[in-house]
Amino acid sequence: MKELFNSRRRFLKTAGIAAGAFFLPDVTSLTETPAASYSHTVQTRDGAQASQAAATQAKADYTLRIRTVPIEIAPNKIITLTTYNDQFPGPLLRFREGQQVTVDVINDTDTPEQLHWHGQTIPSDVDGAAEEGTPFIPPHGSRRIAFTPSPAGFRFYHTHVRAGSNLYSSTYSGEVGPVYIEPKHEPGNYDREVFLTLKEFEPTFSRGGDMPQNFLSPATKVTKLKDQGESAMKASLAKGMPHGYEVGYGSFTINGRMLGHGEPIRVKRGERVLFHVLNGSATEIRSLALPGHTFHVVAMDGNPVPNPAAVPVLWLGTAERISAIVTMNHPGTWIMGDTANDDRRHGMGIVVEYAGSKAKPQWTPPPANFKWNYTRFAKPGAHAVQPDAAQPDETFAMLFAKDNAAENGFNRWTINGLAYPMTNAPAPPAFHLKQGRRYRLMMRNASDDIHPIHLHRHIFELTSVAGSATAGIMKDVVMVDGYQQVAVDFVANNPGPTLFHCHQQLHMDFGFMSLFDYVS
Ligand SMILES: [Cu+2]
Repeated sequence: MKELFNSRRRFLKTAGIAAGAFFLPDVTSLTETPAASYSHTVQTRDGAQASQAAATQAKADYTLRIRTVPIEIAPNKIITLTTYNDQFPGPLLRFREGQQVTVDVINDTDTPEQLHWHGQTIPSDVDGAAEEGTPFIPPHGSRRIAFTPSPAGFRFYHTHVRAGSNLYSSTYSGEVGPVYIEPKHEPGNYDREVFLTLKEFEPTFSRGGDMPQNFLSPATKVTKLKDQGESAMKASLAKGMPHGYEVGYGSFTINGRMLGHGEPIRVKRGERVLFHVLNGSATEIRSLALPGHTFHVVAMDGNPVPNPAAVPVLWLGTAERISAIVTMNHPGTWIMGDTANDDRRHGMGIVVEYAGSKAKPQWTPPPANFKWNYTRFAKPGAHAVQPDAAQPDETFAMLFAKDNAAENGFNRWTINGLAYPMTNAPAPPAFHLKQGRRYRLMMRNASDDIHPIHLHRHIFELTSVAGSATAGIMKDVVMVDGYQQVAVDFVANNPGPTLFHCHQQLHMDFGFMSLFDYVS
């Protein structure tokens, strides 16, 4: 066990450059930080002053500086990105479950910022969403936050401001970074750990309509939803409306480098590598395959799955994470990449190189008939009548719909007929929670798009996917396929305003958002 731990640490150190430079907590300041610095806020107009003011107090455990810098994603291919600490992805932050951390977030840009701790169950004032009441980090100012990381597992952090039609803003740029919260007990049946952040850059608008994707299973559609969505679209096109804007990308990266232009992942035969894969995209769904190998999925969105299973391809909606072990038993030099040829050829891949292999990187497509089905990783036997799933105390019915091109050429998205205001004015909460009760969100998608739906500050359990009952899969994002129905349950155990939204930036910015609150 000790040796395993050592080899893992060594790898983490040497892989630091390839996997996004490492960020080590300052252990001295960690023990010296007085309780008085808790939640202290520094807000000045001058960035230098702000950092100086922060420095005069005890140093924070971590500092994240938001700044716009040139980033090289391939030789002679330099793009301008707003980043955390001048790198993409942002530094990997390793927290320990239950041990409080302080973080200074310094904003060197001209616009207010929000830093969201995705997948953590922390208070609303530090969660990082203005809609929940988290204060903005002012332009050229900073904010010190303190929170107790939870739960253990693979989380991430990203900006949470509205981009609207500005493709230089929010998650279209470079403000994404991984978080790993070390559990109190690490199972650790692997030799190495590799973090991968998948991200596209150079976004542009198009309006030809999006390409349909049919990788999800079960594929059962709800006729009523289909009829509703198709008749709404037909009526809009008949009025002479074009399709609403979609976003496409010019370059594709894993850990900030285009395929062939980063350090390869160097492996040895027989090694078991634990990959933590993050889809850091603003809008895209991603796939990932490694020719000749299978992924043994052990966790989704950082939470262990009840039934770990091997698959040839991973599929991740925007903001989803998958942790999967690959046994390196197929020597050679391989391209681990997206199954979409065009995206892979434009950079969405990374080379996996066995020790001693002199071959050129090879790609072979995975089985074409493979479908992604969340319930494959569920508690076995929970399908028929779900005897194990506790019945909810209350069910919220949610209907998702699209008004084609209704918002200056952008699609307007509604939940139960309501679009979240596209101003910065606070909206009244639409759903009310009582602490301790178990809720079911019955989500019905009357559009043909796949929506990666996210709930802040809570972890939910999948209870039904396209008509199949299921149990035991704990997540914070779930893809709801076109004209399908998905149910998730959660316990209201974290009082405070809570945001619910589609994680597709273009959808959330144009109405696809709702606020929950706690009432007594
Ligand atoms: Cu969406």
